[in-house]
Amino acid sequence: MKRILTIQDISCFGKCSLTVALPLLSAMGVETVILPTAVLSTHTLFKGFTCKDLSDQLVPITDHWKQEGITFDAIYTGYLGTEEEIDTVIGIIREFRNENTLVIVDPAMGDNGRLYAAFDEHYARKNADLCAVADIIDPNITEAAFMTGLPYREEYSEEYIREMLLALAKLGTKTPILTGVSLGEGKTGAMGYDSETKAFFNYQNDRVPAAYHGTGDIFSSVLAGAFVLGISRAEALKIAADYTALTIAETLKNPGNPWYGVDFEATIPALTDMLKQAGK
Ligand code: PXL
Repeated sequence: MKRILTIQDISCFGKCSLTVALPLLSAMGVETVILPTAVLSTHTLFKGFTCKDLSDQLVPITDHWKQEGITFDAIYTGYLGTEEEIDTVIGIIREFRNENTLVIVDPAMGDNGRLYAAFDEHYARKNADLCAVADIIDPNITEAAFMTGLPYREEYSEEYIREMLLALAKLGTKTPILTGVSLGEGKTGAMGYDSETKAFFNYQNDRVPAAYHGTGDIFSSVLAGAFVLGISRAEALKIAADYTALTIAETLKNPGNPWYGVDFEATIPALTDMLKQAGK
């Protein structure tokens, strides 16, 4: 069984980060080791959330794993807390990586042109250091704009997306994938760039007319799971995008549903079906 390490916070209430990554990756048949960076009462879109930083635990925990000879097929990072923590995580990646380890970084720090409450522009630029050590990164346009210094746009051409991808590749990552990219009326998806072959790639599906919190974590978790299972890049992108869209559509069916997250629990059987079709 493939084994992935995922490094992100636990938001106790509000479906995101580890409470999404762990069930999805497990459902995909990937052994999931967690390294929680902080425990929050809720995600940071709530007012008055509590936050216990766990930065000082990361090195003792991973030192123990090292002593035990524990290894990972992939390392996937999401929402982190502070600039120092980013440095610690870069150190952990260096420590555990070998030539076969896939490193996937979702520099989760903002959306819709704005950073989340806990972050400032300096933190955003620091995330570029983490992206530099990744094989694959999947920021949204907001996060990419903050890391590259290019302007954030809500209306754009494919040229703008290509320019953003080239700027992300310059950070040092092999394969940047931009999420939330709409190339056509009523469409949404993701576009990427392979800096080895210099080829752009793209997957678009029909836009479900709703925006929910935590969908970036759903997309990243499924993408990371599909990659570690050895599914091809094109198929992995399709599965992550289709599953995210399906989950948003499922959540929309329930008008009384709170705004804090999507009903991914209901669509897990569809995810495992998609994997079966991909031969997994
Ligand atoms: O979904 C990203 C995320 C993860 N963790 C925490 C957050 C957010 C987004 O707001 O606040 C704590």
